[in-house]
Amino acid sequence: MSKHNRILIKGGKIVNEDFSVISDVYIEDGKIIEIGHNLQIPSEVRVIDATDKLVIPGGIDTHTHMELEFMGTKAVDDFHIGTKAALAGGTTMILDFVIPQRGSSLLQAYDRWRTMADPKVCCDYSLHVAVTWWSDTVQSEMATLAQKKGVNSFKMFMAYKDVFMLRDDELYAAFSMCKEIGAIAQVHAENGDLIAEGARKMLSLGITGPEGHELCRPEEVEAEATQRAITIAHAVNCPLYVVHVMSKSAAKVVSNARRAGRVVFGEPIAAGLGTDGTHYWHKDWAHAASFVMGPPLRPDPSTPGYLMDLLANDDLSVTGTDNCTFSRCQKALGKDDFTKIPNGVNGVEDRMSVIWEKGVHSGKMDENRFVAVTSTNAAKIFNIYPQKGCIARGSDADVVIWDPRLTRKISAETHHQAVDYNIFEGMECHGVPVMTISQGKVVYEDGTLHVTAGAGRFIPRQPFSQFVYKRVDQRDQVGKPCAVVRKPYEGEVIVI
Ligand code: URQ
Ligand code: ZN
Ligand code: ZN
Repeated sequence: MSKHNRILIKGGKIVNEDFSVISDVYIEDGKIIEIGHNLQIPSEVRVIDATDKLVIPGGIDTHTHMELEFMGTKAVDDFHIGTKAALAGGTTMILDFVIPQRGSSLLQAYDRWRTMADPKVCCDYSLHVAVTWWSDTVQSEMATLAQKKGVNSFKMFMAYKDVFMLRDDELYAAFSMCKEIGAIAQVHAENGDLIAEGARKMLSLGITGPEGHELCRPEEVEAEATQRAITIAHAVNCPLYVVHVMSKSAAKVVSNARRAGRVVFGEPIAAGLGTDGTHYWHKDWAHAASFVMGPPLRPDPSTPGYLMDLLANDDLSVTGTDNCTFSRCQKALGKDDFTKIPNGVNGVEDRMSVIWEKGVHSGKMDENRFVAVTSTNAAKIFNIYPQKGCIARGSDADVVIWDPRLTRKISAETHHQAVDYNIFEGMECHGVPVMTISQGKVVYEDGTLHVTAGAGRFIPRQPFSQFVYKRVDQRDQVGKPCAVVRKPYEGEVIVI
């Protein structure tokens, strides 16, 4: 590799969200320097032949939980293995979550996550912060995180009663603070009270298996909370981002709200786009339990296609994975009670191929929309565009050489993740990364990783993303309600 990591990608078709063009890309010192033909380049350049291949912006996974401590155990994909797997799948940036315990400092939790991730990440990353309780201190720490720590997104849970769940008045306050500091409010939209009641009901009926996990929180429990979050956000005029949209009902709620002019973005995840909740009824307990996450995958087998149609159509906007992996022996904590099965599934390595297979190869979306939903829209929403999310002069050299005709068979036997199963086991996918370039270095080629732990950087994100806030600001200007001017009432008033 030349000392300035000089790379010339020749003959490929550059695919951005808004156009495709056959052109060369010159990379030096981690940045895209030039795009065009017959480029004048210095000596000592590594030339990569991308003829008949696509040159796409590295994927951005908006939603991961590497090494999360949850439900009494710890997710097995950590920031090292998880980011290695991401790079092997064509994802060059992850956005993970700081999740403070109720009552604890958000700032201290942020510092703990930075300490955990910085030495391990093999690709660039950033952090959302969860608001798991409410107080004046939480409010002021949100401001500090937005103004000084590069956090412009906060996740509020409407589920996980007594653990992370906020009440509606707390959601109102948290959304108001997000609006004030120019952050986007993210929600885990399920009605936590109904889940608690539903779980009690299923267990009392002797339903202790993974099927009880879905039965206790059917999709209207997700749709109801999705609508409620949208209503509260609109009352505050705060932009809203619904994470892991898992059902047709919730997706319809997001779609209708967007058509009604609400500033809301829906995030389906690889799991919901690539598989479904029929697996909860599988006779093999471990197989069924491996699909347990919240909100659940839905037993309606038309769900993945429906979510992909809305994603193709911009009713849904962006994709993540919610990668939060627990191996079989960890899932077995819930062998006698589904409420004890640690929630979470894999996805970080397979998201790009699953969406290409089910989205592009199926004819639902074109290559440009694929780039939009796997990279560009995430960069725009979280305010790191055009540094990330496009192949353009001056952008970070996070680039993937993508072969749309190549296929690969997904399996836990061959994946790079730590978890010992794969919810996409056996799926044949068109669309394979043949090379991944991260910060201008070739970190994956011909099936081999060349990564360095700690090479990834924390990417700070500034508040007030214009992609998200321009309509919100406009409404603040023009939409203020005002009182009617009228003469005071002078008639009789009853005495009580
Ligand atoms: O709810 C989340 O997003 C975290 C706790 C991961 N687990 C899950 O099942 N989604
Ligand atoms: Zn969640
Ligand atoms: Zn999550």
